[in-house]
Amino acid sequence: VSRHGGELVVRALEDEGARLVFGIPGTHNIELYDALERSERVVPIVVTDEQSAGFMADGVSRTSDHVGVVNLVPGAGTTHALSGIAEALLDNVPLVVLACGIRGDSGRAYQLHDIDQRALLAPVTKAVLRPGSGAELYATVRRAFALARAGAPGPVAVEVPAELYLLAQDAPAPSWHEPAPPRKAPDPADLARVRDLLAGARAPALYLGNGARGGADRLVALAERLGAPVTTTVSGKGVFPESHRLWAWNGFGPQAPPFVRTIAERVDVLLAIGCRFAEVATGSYGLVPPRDLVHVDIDPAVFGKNFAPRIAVESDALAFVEALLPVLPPPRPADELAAEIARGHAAVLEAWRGERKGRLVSPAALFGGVQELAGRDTIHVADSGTGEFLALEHLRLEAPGRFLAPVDFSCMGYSVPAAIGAKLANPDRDVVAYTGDGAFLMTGLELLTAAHLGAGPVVFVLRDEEYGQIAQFQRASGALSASARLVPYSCEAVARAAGCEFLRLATDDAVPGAVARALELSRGGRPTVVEVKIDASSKTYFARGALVTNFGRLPLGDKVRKITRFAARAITGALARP
Ligand SMILES: Cc1ncc(C[n+]2csc(CCOP(=O)(O)OP(=O)(O)O)c2C)c(N)n1
Ligand SMILES: [Mg+2]
Repeated sequence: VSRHGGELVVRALEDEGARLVFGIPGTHNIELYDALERSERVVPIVVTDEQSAGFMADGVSRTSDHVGVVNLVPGAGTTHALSGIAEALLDNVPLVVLACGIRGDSGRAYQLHDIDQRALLAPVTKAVLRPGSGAELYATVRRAFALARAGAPGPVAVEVPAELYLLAQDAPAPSWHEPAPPRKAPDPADLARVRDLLAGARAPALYLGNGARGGADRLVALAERLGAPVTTTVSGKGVFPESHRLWAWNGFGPQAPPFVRTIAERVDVLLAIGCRFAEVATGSYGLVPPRDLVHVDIDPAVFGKNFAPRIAVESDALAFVEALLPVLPPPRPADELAAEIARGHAAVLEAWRGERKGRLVSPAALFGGVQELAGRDTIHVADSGTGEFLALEHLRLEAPGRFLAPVDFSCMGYSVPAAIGAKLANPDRDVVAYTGDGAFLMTGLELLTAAHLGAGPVVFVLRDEEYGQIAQFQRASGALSASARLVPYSCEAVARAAGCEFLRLATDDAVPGAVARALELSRGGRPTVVEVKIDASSKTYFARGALVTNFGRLPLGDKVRKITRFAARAITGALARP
């Protein structure tokens, strides 16, 4: 039967429950857009730049049950979108990338947009699929969704040769039958070893990654049963409710406050679930697990990469927890530990209160104000920069999918488009982005799309007029830092040009008023940019820890060289000052 490729693809998207497709049309996929515009269930969102398309689709996937879809013209669309695809790969976010291909049937060379895009996509995706004919098109797109969700999630690309869109295809009625693979449960022998190790532990602890998301009730039961303190990775923020008495911090080791380090030093068995000890989460590998490490993950490739586990268990995270709970010994008392954690959190709050200077906006006032005024289900979106770690440390979140950040690829420019994607997928929830004033220059213009669609996140632009995170590290090592100065620009002019509301926030006292007004405008569908004169003078626990860890690892000669340079520049700097 003769069918059009555009219809077959749209039918596959509809059957997968996909709702939002991000991209820019080109000559090659006109027929696909024709079919998309006729769909009643799938909405094509035309973006200003395909870089945003990748991040927007990521925002959809991280905050809903739908897999975000990116729709690209050959070559040029793909190169622009690579940043978002790579971020999704390293952060385990399912995405489907419809990368249109050039014509494969014309026999012509030097076609428009012709580069080897499959070679570009291969290292940033779980797989690159390519249907050989119209008859394979529908099933190939369905398979891409299944692969994107399977195991450790990630992006999957489908290259659709342009002729499949352009020319009528001989294709059977769309059908696809591949049962979802069963949830992988732990091997009983592994489970017994883990139980024995935990039964003999003096001070067990939990370390949870994003792979453990979606099972808060069982994770809470596990923590209570073990009487164990709970820490998470950066991506795992929210997988364990952060108001729970046993939740300690997002990480431990040098990157954590003193009370967390004290608790972690006692830990003899660490149960790490759905994580992989990557550089960011471990503060440059300063977080070192004890020798008795139990590492549970769906992807056996992560075991032993950075820290050798005593026991590695290949299993779905929650299937493991469900199997372990019934075989554990009776609960251990944890009142003392809970009290220690409560005192620790109180001390952290006290330290932050001491950082308020009465001028500029302190992070504690900004994040505290947002948490007080925004809805419980608020989605917080951070960008690569100081804001990511400020948000990580200051926010207390109760569920996963509420802290979106570019973690392991750490790509600047993530937050504005990801927030727009999250808002489109969750129009009834507050969505708030914390964007550095450098990152804002990369993708802030995408707010034009948000204004046009009436999907208005609040975007706090953290204004320090520099690439602050880099400047912080430069200054700490006495390196020259002119390269971290930002070109001067008017945040207001950019916001207004993008069709946004604009507010200024310069003191702690003004936080409640400005946050309330921004949320009100946003709830009315208006994207709202708030320029925040942020006081970035105090380092996060994370930054301090990473600095100490990285410095500690330098060879002696380099340590001496850095200290000498730091001292020399501090003295000449002091002399140069009037
Ligand atoms: C695409 C990209 N380019 C460069 C970097 C390196 N980098 C990481 S944080 C940072 C500074 C971010 O500056 P800004 O957005 O102003 O946030 P701030 O740290 O000042 O709050 C830079 C340049 C990056 N992570 N991603
Ligand atoms: Mg900045």
